[in-house]
Amino acid sequence: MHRREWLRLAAVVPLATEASGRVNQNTSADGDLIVRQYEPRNQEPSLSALDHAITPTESFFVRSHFPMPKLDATNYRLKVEGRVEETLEFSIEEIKAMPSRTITALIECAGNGRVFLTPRPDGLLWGGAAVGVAEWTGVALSELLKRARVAKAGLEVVLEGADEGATTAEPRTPGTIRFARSVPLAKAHEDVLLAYAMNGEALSPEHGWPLRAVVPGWYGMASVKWLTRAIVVDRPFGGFYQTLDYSYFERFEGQPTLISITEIQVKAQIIRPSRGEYVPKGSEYIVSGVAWSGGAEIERVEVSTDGGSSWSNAELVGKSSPLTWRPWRFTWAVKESTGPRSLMARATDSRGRTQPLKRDPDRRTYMINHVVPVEVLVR
Ligand SMILES: Nc1nc2c(c(=O)[nH]1)N[C@H]1C(S)=C(S)[C@@H](COP(=O)(O)O)O[C@H]1N2
Ligand SMILES: [Mo]
Repeated sequence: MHRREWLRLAAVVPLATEASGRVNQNTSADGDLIVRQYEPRNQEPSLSALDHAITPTESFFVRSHFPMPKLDATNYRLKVEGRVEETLEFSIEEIKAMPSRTITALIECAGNGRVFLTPRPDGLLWGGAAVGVAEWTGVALSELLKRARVAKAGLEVVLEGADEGATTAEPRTPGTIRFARSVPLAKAHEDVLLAYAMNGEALSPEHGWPLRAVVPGWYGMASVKWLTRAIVVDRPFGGFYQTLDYSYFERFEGQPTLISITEIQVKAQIIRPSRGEYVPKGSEYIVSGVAWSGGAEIERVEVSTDGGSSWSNAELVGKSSPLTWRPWRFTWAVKESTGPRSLMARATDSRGRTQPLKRDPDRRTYMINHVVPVEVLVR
């Protein structure tokens, strides 16, 4: 990068406090939401919002394919139907009267980090903050399935939202459709939550009021908002957002085969320093961030301050959980000569999966977890 470009960047990034030696006062407020699309509403916070055990609701990213549906508490019903012995309908009051559970779970959009793909892909260009952790309160989907009694032929549960619309760009929806995704019955019984509260308050309209699914460990598209139908089906669901959208290629016998996106891939996100930040030469700089993996714990985070030539272990902080992120930090003794430096972080999970250094094009524009450097300027 040329010096002039660095100067231009410097005008928009906060200066490090060189005297304290501690560096990095990240000045952007958590509530600053970057609007990626105004209508339907799609927004993400700045990366500094990821620096909490629980993401404040007002800085939790929003991903919506269609305009927000108009629902009202009195007429709202969740219908459980399809391959069940008894079709059931629940009002929100009936759902709230059932045994409740609260879980802390992370949701990441499958397109998070898309802005780092080259060439520039179609789709919303998320930075790195289309991810958040919240406390979700609701009823287990298994509780409702138990009451409706799943028929023997049941295979998956299709979760349908009340929001609807049609896409105008390819791939086009077959006219107006509702947002829907499925989960296999085993997953539905295991840990899918139907949440009516987020961080101790009623769900906000943009996060799916009055009821949404939370599918722990899976990318966000499975956590259907404004949930109005749970349909037990006897064959793999082939819906638009299950096949044409939110799918990637896996190789079978040399054949690229489309597979529905499910599990969140292991990933470390650097929060500090931010891109383009000044790092004082001679300081002890705390590089920090969070790391997560769908349904697995974070075993190790490594940091490179020399563009990937050498790697050192970062310190994992806080508690470990397979459903949320793990904070980490690394003390960088900045002995390098002045000039641009490339920082990298990569995580390994308890299943032994490590973030790749290269992007796999078979993943289309989803599951973006290859290592993306953060360039800073030592001076
Ligand atoms: N009904 C409905 N549910 C939905 C969506 C949607 O557009 N409609 N978007 C999905 C996607 S792609 C993601 S990443 C998450 C985002 O949840 P959030 O907006 O609460 O962050 O919601 C999912 N659930
Ligand atoms: Mo998403």
